[in-house]
Amino acid sequence: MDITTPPTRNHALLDWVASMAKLCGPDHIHWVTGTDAEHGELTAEALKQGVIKPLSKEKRPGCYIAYSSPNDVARVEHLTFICTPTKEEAGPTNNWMAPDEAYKKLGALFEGSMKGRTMYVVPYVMGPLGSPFSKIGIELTDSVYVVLNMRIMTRMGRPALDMLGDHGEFNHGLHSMLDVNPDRRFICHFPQDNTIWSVGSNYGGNVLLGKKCLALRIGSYLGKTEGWMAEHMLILGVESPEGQVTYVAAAFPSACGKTNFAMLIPPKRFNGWRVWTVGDDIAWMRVGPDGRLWAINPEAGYFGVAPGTSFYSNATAMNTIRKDTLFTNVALTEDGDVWWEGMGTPPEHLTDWQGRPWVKGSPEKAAHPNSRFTAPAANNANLSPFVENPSGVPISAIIFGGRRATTVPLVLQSFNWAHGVYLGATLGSETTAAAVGKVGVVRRDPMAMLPFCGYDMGEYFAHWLAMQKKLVHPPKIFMVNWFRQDENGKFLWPGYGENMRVLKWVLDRALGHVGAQETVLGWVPRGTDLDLAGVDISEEDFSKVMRIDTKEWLVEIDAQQELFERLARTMPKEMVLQRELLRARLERLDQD
Ligand code: GTP
Ligand code: SPV
Ligand code: MN
Repeated sequence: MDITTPPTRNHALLDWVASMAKLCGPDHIHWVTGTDAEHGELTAEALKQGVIKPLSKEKRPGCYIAYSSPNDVARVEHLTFICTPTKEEAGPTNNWMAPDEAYKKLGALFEGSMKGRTMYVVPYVMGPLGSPFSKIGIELTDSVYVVLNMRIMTRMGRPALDMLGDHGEFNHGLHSMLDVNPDRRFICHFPQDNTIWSVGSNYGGNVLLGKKCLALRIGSYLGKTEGWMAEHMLILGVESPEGQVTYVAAAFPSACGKTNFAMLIPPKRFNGWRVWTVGDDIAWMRVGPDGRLWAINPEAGYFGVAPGTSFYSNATAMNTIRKDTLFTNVALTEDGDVWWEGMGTPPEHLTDWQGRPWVKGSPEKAAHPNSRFTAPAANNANLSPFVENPSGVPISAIIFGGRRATTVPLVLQSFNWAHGVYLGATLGSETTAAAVGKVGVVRRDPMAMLPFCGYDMGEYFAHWLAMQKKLVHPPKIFMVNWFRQDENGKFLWPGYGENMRVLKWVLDRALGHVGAQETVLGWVPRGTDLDLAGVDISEEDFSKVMRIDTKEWLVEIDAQQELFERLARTMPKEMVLQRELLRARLERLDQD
């Protein structure tokens, strides 16, 4: 076995790497340092293996394109497991495997899996370097594609080992692609051991272990134990023309608009306003000494959905991905550029994401619906100057939002914290291409965390409720829906930049600048509170997008039954009562 010099004397780390290497049997062990020179070598290696292809140096400098196996294009929730000592700890919404069984089953798959291959030792930090809230992980992987992605998504290499020192705690991640076979694919989390084992995939959320596996599944477990919160939330700052910046965190399920909202460019009407991106997918939040909720973004890059990204919808992202970006499963133009559905007029000829020729007008999609870009946050022209702040940014409002064609109005504010927790807990959303399975089915996705909570979801709601005790200045909680449709299936609300209108009302409410009207569901904007000057929406459509229909909501309340039954053992009584109160209010209205 050929080994690069381990740049550490941390014995726990050296011993663990040695024992995993013994299990997997790689030909080489490469300790990743994160230098530019090393990046050049890794890129050359990936090119040699045919894992990535270069894009046009003029159009996309430093950019590459990668294609995954067509059977490996999204997260696999049915193959994702929480391996706690008891099934109860994982809760009814997670797949569970006993830790012994999981180690044995995956251990057999890992055995000799890296023969003829290189095991990369990838040290990384989630969160600003040196922040007491950051977490260190080591991912052992046989995929050079994973290393190239981890370099963009995390603070990778030497600085992570320096922060770890000789004794520090770290997450133990082990990944092997095997033969990328869905029959031998498992993503297993061992919260008690701070360990993640992933086999048989090479797709983002399954294999970039710092992201969903550590920052959310293990993170939520640590958050519960240590008294903080790990959430599937973007973080943004809104700067007023007077220079006051207010921070907002928002949880929307996968492929439901976090990246777009985090990079919002205000419309002309909001001259002088500016939105700063802190994060686009994950927030770690704790109560500060001032009794406010403070959030950091543990990531260093964006693993964003490509389709739908255009200069119209998200110019910030389009400029961010101009250079040093890795594209996965998008279409390729004849002149070495990328293309996907929703970017604009397609060229006459493309190579589709499976390497096949594609002609304009073809009914097949040229890019996979869950094709992605991996881009450094540093490329973002609207990156918040406070992303590296060790204690994060103070959050004034939390927004929950799903993808709902019917029922849910454009915006409303909860009556209070517990009611806001209820709104988040019962969030419904149509499934998307971000996970394998049927697309467009409404399912409950509490706080957008259904696939990412590392323990019992009822206990998770209890943790949310308990946070209130520590919060002297709790953020105000809101619900939004950008995706309501008319009878013909057309989106009623123009969305994207125009979401600034809604965001402005959220700020006005959070800062106590404006009144509101009470409804059975929560507080909504009064007549002119929401600034609609210059928006392309008729009065009739606006009333449709804001409509709260009693009959639809009685159906919605019934649709929550399944979640409440499933979580009956641990569902906090307050959640049950919130639901009954809403039902009573709706029934009273229905009788009038
Ligand atoms: P993950 O990375 O999977 O967590 O997704 P995300 O929540 O960051 O979603 P993203 O912002 O990438 O948006 C997903 C899809 O929704 C894209 O195709 C967007 O174009 C589309 N989208 C985002 N915002 C809006 C909006 O306001 N209105 C409409 N109609 N579509 C939107
Ligand atoms: C999501 O699915 O919510 C994502 C992409 O952000 S993945 O990294 O695959 O989880
Ligand atoms: Mn996500």
